[in-house]
Amino acid sequence: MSKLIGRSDADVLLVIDVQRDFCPGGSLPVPGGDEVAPLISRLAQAFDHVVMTQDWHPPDHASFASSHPGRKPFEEIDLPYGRQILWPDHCVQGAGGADFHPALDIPHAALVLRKGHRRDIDSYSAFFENDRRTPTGLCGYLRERGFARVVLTGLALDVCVRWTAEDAKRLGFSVAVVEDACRALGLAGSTSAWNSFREIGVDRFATADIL
Ligand code: VGL
Ligand code: ZN
Repeated sequence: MSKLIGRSDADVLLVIDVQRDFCPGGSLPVPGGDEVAPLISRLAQAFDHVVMTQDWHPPDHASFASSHPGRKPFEEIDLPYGRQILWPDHCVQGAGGADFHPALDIPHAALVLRKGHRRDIDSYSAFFENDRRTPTGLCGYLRERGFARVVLTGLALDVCVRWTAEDAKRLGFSVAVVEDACRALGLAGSTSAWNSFREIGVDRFATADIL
């Protein structure tokens, strides 16, 4: 496997949601989420092109259990666009929990894409909102920049990284996920994510394959 993938103008590193609320001490912590921040920062130095995403919800967002009286976090409900897991309030626009983890240090990232900013709809994938139809604009950006391969890192492997990887593949990009630069919310979820990746042809990398 090439050690030089990041130095290609065809490759972009996509860093998904490495934010305080998804790390231990945050409101929706992913176990070990903080561990990926220094690793991704080092990995990013090997890439000329980096895009970061930021989960970015209004305070009364439809994905928050607190927006649905009587509902509790991790219950599921039907919203007009489909089933939605209800989450604890997290990554509220402008609040400290929405900040990137302080150990994430990628000054050369060219784009920070915010998602989940519409009150009535969640967005796990960096490409489409959860109605699976409303584009975020990221596909247009990546295509116009001429990238062929998306290399994925970040949080959470079984939610936003998975949905982003599957959409990227469907949109025609070559896709790789860097296993040690991701953490999952739940273990069962991470097994089914890797099974899905194998089936659809998403490559599985380790940081050591790149650095
Ligand atoms: C995420 C749940 C809710 C994620 C975002 O970044 O994986 N998960 N919002
Ligand atoms: Zn969210």
